[in-house]
Amino acid sequence: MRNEPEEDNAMIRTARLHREAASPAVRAGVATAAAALAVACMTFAFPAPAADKATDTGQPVEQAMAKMIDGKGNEIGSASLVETAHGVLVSLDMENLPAGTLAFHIHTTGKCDTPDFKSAGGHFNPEDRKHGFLSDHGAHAGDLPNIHVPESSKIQVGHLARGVTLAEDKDNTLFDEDGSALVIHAKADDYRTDPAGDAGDRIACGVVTR
Ligand SMILES: [Cu+2]
Repeated sequence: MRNEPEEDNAMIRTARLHREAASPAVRAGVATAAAALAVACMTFAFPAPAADKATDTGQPVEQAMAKMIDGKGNEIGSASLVETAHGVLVSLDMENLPAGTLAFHIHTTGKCDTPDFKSAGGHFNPEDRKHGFLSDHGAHAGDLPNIHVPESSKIQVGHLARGVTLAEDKDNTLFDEDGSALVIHAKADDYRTDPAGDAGDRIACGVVTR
């Protein structure tokens, strides 16, 4: 989060203003600043709404989605994908997952055959790199940070997949000939073991579609 120092400063400023607040006008300003800060923080804590169909300059936004199923074929969530200038924003909304830290990747084939989802192939890796953010030769374009599922079994989380695109004319497009899939594993990704982070079985899968 590049903005952290600025946010910290804003929080300190807000705290100071709270102490110094004397007039109702200053208090209103503080409330507005606090609300703006809360919104800024929420952007990181929750998935961005996928409903916006245009950028702030009116350009249409490329979008995709994935219906997530478990090993029995039951739908247990969904993901929305939004093209940005910095990669694809993947917003995941899941239930009925085991609590714990679980690996979450983009796999190279858009095929989710139950029960083991091996049909999804390895990680999406158009640049032929090794697996893992902590590998000297990593990472796969499809590598994503782990998700942390609470006891409720439900999770909403947004990740920015920097190395991929939804634009079909690019080498790193998720809409290549055989498509691609989002996969959640039974264990955490250790971010270094090739080829899949020692993440165990595949427990949920969703084909990326328009
Ligand atoms: Cu995986």
